[in-house]
Amino acid sequence: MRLGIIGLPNSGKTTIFNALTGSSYPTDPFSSGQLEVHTAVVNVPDARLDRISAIYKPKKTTYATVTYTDIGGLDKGIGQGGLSGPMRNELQQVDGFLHVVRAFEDEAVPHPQNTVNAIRDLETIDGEFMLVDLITVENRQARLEEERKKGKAAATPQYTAEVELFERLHAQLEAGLPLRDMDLTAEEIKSLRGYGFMTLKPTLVIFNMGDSGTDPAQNLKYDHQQAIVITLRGKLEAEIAQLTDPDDVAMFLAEYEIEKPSRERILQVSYDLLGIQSFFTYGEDEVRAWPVRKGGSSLDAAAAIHTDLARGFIRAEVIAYNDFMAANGSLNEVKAHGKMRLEGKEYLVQDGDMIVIRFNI
Ligand SMILES: Nc1nc2c(ncn2[C@@H]2O[C@H](COP(=O)(O)OP(=O)(O)OP(=O)(O)O)[C@@H](O)[C@H]2O)c(=O)[nH]1
Ligand SMILES: [Mg+2]
Repeated sequence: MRLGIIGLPNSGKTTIFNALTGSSYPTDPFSSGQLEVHTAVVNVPDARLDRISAIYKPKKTTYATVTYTDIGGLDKGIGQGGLSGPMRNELQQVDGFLHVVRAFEDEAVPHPQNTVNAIRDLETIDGEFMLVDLITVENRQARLEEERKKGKAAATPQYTAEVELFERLHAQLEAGLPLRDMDLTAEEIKSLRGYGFMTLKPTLVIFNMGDSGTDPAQNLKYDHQQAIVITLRGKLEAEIAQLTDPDDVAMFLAEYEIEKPSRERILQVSYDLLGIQSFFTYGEDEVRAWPVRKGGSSLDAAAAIHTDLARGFIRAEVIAYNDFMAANGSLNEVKAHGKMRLEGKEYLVQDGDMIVIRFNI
C-alpha cells in the first residue's frame, strides 16, 4: 500500500511524514513550492503477528509494509495551470492520499494565503483536484466525439456505455463533488483505472493542529465516501517519533494526552479507509503478515503471496487466529477441535486468518 502526503505549501507535510516514518528530513518555514518527494517504507505493527512469531520462533518475521511519499509542490491554481508530468506521475502512483491541512497558528511560518483557515484550505485542494479530473474527463469526451465524427467508433454498446459513463463523471465534477462519491460499479472503476483520477482515491484529511486553538473537525461536515477526517499535532508527533526510549514516549504521550502515537493511529485508519485486512502465513522459516482487501478471496490471498500459488491453487487450509491462540498454538489441538478448515477458491478471507495454500503447478 502506497500513501501520498499532499497539501498546500507549509501545511506540515514533511513534519507529518517525519512523524509517520521516524525520518528527520528538514522542515523549514519557507516553502520552495517545488516538486520535492521523500519516500519511506514502514512496518505495520501487529500484535497478533508478534504472538504467532513467539510460538514458531521462525528465522524471519515479516510485517506488512506501507510506503509513504511526501509530495511537496501542490498549490492553489494547479487545476487551471495543469499538473506537471512528474507531479501527475507521483500522484497517480499512490493508492490513497493523506491530505495535510494547516490548522496551527504560528507567525514564524508564512501561509500562502496569509491567514490560517483550515476549511478554506481543505476546499482549495479538493477543488483543484476536481478541476484536474474535470479536464481529464473533458479531454476523453473530446476524443470520443472525434472518433464518432470520423466514423471510427460505430455505435457499439461499449462506445455508448463509455459516453454515458463520462457524462455522469462530468456531471458529478460540475456539481463540485468528488468521483469517489459516485456509486460506480467494480467494472466501471476498473475501466477508469488508466486515467488516474485524483478524486477517485480514498482520502484521509489530517488537520495539523498546534498546541492550542479549536479543532476544525468539530465544525466540519465532510460527508464523503472513502474519506476520513482526523486531527493531530504534527510538530509534537514528529518530536515523539524521534524518541528512542519507550519510557520517554509513554511519558510524552501521557503528558499531552495522546492515546496512541499517530504513527500507529494513521496506519490503522488507512487500512480501514482502503478496506484492507491482514492474513498470516506461518512456519519455521517465516511468519508473515499480508494485506488483502476486505471481501478478497483465498485466491486473492494466494495471488498476494505468489502468482504461482494462484495459478496452481488447490485449496486453502485456514485457521482463525483466535482459534489458534485458544489452542495455545498447537496445530494438533486446532485439528482435534475441527478448527482447521479446508476452503476453496471462493472462500472470503477474514481478518486474522492463518492460511496455508496447497497448490500444484
Ligand atoms: N507551530 C507549529 N509549526 C509547525 C507545525 N507543523 C509544522 N510546523 C512548521 O511549519 C513549517 C513548515 O513545515 P513543513 O513540514 O516543512 O511543511 P511542508 O508542508 O512540508 O512544506 P513544503 O514542503 O515546503 O510545502 C516548519 O517550520 C514546521 O516546523 C505545527 O504543528 N505547529
Ligand atoms: Mg515539505
